[in-house]
Amino acid sequence: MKIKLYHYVHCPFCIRVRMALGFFQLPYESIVLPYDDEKTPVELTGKKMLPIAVIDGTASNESLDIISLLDKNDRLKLSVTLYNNTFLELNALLNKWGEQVHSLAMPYWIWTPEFTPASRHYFQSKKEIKRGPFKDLVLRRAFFEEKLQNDLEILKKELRPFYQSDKMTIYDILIASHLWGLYVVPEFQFTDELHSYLQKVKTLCHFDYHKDFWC
Ligand SMILES: N[C@@H](CCC(=O)N[C@@H](CS)C(=O)NCC(=O)O)C(=O)O
Repeated sequence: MKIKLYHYVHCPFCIRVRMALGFFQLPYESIVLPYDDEKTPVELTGKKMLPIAVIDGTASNESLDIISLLDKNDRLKLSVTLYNNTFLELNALLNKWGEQVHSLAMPYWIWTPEFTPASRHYFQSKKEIKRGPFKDLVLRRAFFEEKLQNDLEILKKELRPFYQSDKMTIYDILIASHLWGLYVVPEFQFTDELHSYLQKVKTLCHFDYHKDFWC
């Protein structure tokens, strides 16, 4: 299988696919696109949305569809985990956590080496329409952090040591990829328990968040 992955380093949906590729130990060509590149994704799939995986010449987007195509032996148990009640409940939690995660992390993501002045401006202008000025998000940081830490309490109760399971499944990839971006927020700390859970997922997925900046 020849795999090319077009992705944004900060994007949780793209991280899902990178984690799955690492878990399956599948080599791939990594192409980090600038956020303001509209042409490449539109030419590949007709819309400006990443991740896009080109597998043996065929392009697809939608992170979960891509992972399903890659998981030939059902190692992440997608056949029994996707779109059932647990999945839907977890998805609702991810959306809830995402509100705080994005408000905390977006103002910092744009200062990582992923962004050029032009792509930073594109990202910030687009995201500020929904969230308001990044400057204000940073000023309200304590509020977002407190809310998120409270909301994450529910996650701790479900870890055995993986999400409702003693083995890692796609659920853990969904959770880890949605929370990973917080590692770039200065001085943000997960609780010891959550940090150690996320690091377990990272190890199993051979995941290296910022490696692509340096190769
Ligand atoms: N349902 C899609 C969601 C992917 C998605 O929302 N990607 C965002 C980046 S996090 C995107 O490409 N946005 C393009 C834009 O807003 O310009 C998936 O699971 O792959």
